[in-house]
Amino acid sequence: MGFLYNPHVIRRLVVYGPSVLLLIVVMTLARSFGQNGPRSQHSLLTFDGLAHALMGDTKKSLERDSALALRKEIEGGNGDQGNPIHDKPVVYASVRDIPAHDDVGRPNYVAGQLIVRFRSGVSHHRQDEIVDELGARILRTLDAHRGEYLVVLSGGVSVPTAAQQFASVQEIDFAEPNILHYINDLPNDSYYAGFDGQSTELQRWYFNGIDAASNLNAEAAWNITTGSSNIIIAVIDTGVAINHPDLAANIWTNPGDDSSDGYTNDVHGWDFYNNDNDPNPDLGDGTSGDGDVFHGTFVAGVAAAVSDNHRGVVGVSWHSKIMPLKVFTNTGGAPATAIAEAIRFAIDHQANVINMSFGSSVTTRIISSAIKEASAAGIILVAAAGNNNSSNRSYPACYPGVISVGGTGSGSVLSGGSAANMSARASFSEFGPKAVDVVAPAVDIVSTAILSMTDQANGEGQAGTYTYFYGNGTSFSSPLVAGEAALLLARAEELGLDGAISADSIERVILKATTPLGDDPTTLPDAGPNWANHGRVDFLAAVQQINSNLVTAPCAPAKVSAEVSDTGTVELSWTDGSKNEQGFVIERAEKENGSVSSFEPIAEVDRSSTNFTDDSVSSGVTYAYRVAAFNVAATNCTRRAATVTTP
Ligand SMILES: [Ca+2]
Ligand SMILES: [Ca+2]
Ligand SMILES: [Ca+2]
Ligand SMILES: [Ca+2]
Repeated sequence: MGFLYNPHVIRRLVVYGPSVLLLIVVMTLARSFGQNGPRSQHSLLTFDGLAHALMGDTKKSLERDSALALRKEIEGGNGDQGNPIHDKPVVYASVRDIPAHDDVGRPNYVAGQLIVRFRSGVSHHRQDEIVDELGARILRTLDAHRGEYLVVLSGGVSVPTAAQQFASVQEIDFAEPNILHYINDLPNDSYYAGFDGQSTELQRWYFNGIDAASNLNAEAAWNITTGSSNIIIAVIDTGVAINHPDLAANIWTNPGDDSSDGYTNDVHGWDFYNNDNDPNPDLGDGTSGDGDVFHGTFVAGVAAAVSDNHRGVVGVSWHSKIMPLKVFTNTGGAPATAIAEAIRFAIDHQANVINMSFGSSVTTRIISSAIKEASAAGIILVAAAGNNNSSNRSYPACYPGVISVGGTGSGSVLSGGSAANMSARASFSEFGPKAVDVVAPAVDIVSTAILSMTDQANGEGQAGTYTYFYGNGTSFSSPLVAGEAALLLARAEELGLDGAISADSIERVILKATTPLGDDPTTLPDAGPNWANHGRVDFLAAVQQINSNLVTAPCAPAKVSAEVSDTGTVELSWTDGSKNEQGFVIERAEKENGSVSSFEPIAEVDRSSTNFTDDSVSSGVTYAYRVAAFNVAATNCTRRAATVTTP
């Protein structure tokens, strides 16, 4: 197969002809991908230049609905003791110790804002009074039930000073700056790195390795499963080009949009940065760099591009749905508030996996709370370890419950780097047991992209054009692992075990199914051959570990209540106490003169249910009900019971 060799002509994966609107990509995957994989394909792709433009953004007020307000704070442990992913220590920095700017001069927090959480039992009136006394005002209610607010400080007060003033008030649980998080990729020139190599394996080198030491074993894993459209990966990022032809079919559609959740017409996700329903990236203004426009589109494609479709790139999980949650604009940082809201959106809309390819050196309670809730809801969280060539912790990667992904690959893989270089630590990757849980390739990753206004100003094509880029960064290792998690959940579903294997067990499989790292000659402390807690992920080994041995019996509902409704039916409700049930079974008995007849099953409901209406009751009878969680392993024996007497 001929390929694009001339470095002076071909700078990118996509070649723009003089008419600009016709883009031609010739992609050749020279070797067979196995039974289900794309075989020796060539694709001649053409795209319309301006097929997509951003919709007019509208502002709306954000009110948390009752479902959000009632979400319980998960106190104490999350039941995952002994899982290193959940045992990470978090030390919250004193506000005094948070510098106003990071090492490269970017602001560490939003100026003039604080996130405040009141202790429970403080009235709204008293909350207002306290904020007022401190010379601030409430800008936004984050969660009224938990007393969480975003407040604006009066002019001239520094954020650290105000945070200390707020924190010293007895009724306030915490007050913290609205920390800005930054994307973990390399500067512009790196993601636009030219196709100057001789390889015809643009992606295959990292999916299937050029030697055993660098092998993700994707092709053999794909022979077992290629993913499921029931598995949802939330991509918290700069937005996703939802009409990109190599993404569109895999973009999540909200099955039950209603506006009572504060998100109106959130059909394909949400833009938490601009507070609108269009999660496509902002294309920039052509003057301020616009370096982040492509980022979320790229990350989404790494995890779950439309695959085996004779077009563009393959994603790790071919059929998963991508839920685009935009928290960044084209340039600059994403505030903690937007990130926490996006995580909570993912929980409320039943995402299975969350990818977070960004970070900050600063911990925040608002994000760590949201992550704790997501873990408790059974979501697998994956984040980039960071690109600072250090052993420092980056957050969210290092919060408990998040898999932190470092990167391999040094030198330009596509221009013929050696196998040793493929499996070595990427020169920029974070390292060490505190910072990195597992690793995946991070150099010369190929994925879906969109052109920015700066690209247009540089004569590279019309802004908004769908295209493909190369990228370097742990930003792109993270979605390889998020995609792996989606493959494992799909495999569980295929085996009839969906829901029965906890997220905790899936995380353990990801950590365990790893290859030891190759020799890293670095002499820095915590670097060297064991520069990550666990080794390089191996998709095949992980998929093979998904089986019924991972299923454990579910826990009983925390409580069950039964009431007679106005229409004479019995309304049962319960509190879900299990993370791995496939549904609930409802049993009923009659109670007379102190003795209870035998319990008979009367219904089974799915695992998202927490109530049931029994409309087959007679009047004047005392009924006893039991509700048990079940999965393929067992019906839980510690059922919870309630009795009720019909009128
Ligand atoms: Ca909605
Ligand atoms: Ca938008
Ligand atoms: Ca494709
Ligand atoms: Ca449950």
